[in-house]
Amino acid sequence: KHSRPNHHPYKSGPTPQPNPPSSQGLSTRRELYERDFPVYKQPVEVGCFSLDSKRRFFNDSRQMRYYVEPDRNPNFDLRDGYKYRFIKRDDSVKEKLDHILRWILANRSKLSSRVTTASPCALDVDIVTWRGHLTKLLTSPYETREGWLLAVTRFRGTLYISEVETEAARRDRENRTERHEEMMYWGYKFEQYTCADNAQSVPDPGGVVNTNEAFCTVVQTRLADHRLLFSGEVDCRDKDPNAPAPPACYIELKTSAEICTPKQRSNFHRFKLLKWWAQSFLPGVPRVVAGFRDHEGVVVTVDTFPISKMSHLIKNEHNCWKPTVCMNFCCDFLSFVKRIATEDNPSVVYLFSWEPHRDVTYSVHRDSQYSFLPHWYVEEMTS
Ligand code: 0WD
Ligand code: CA
Repeated sequence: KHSRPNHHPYKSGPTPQPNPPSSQGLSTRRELYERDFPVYKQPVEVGCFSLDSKRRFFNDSRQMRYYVEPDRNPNFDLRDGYKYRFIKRDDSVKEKLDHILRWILANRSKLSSRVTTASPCALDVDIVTWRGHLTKLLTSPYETREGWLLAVTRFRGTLYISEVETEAARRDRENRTERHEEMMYWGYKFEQYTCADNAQSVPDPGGVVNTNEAFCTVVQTRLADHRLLFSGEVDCRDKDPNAPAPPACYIELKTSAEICTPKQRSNFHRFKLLKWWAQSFLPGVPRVVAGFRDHEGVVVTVDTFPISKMSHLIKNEHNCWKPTVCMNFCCDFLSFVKRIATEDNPSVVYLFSWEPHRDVTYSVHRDSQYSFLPHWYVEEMTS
């Protein structure tokens, strides 16, 4: 029955059979996705880029940071510097896929097949998107609160997938409490306590936290017959020069409420570890370093979670999440998208929409507010 334990990542399983789509949409019911783990090739970093304090794009690793292991009980005060040493990115500005598209234009030679008369400069990938959008797909079979909207455009044979903010998400963003705003800062402050700007230096907790700055990896991989190119923000890397090559040297940093009761532990395993696993498994980031903080925002314990051990940690939980369900749903969704989004046209958007306890549905939009491929990209790719 168990042809392959699902904790062996990045290996090929037997050819999976996708679920037959229902007449209208695609189901997210877990039972439908409990089959062998699909082929998910070891993700390969094909490039990276950086966004500076003004959100300007650079085709290099200038924003890379280096992990400095903290004390196991560090008592970091995450409230320090809020709000006077904090510059917050304007999250009402929707950048869509723009940074990834800039990276593609700057690195076309790494991606394009040889120019032929049949297909001049087509990218050798099926899907271009953000890692965060794929994370949402992976966790959908277990998500009971937040739905999503994903805009899809087929252009020169490649499917571009870009998120559209839902009405509910916009309301939540516009109505965040002061407490919530401050707690969003805590995660970035933890990064400042644990990351240095180069392999020789130490963190500077007295500096300014600026959330415009980012270092992003661009990885290529394959999920069953879907060739993927996606980018994800990386917090830091192992500073040992002998550490393995990216993405294996990367480290994801998280903060989470301190766990005091069995109920809290169970919720942490069932909900938080799922999101942590999905986010880091996709680009092949091997570990998460978590700072557990109390209600006053003081980090009381730091713990490392290897991604490959997360699915064992949860096995004692009743009715818990399964990596194979996440990956098979994502795979079937991408097949569904390929079947639906057939018109190759940069101004056509297929809008896929999902709410918990519903099927995935879609609508088609021409020259609408949803079009997201910029003219500069379409023109340069066409010439
Ligand atoms: O405009 C949009 N609709 C989006 C833009 C949605 C999602 C992401 N982005 C862009 C931004 O340019 C950002 O630099 O994505 C980049 C990060 O992409 P990702 O890695 O695919 O996103 P995700 O995996 O959801 O988040 C990774 C980290 C987060 O860390 P935690 O530990 O909280 O998961 O990126 C940050 C955050 O630190 N982050 C964002 N940064 C800028 N804009 C955003 C965002 N919208 N979402 C998460
Ligand atoms: Ca993080």
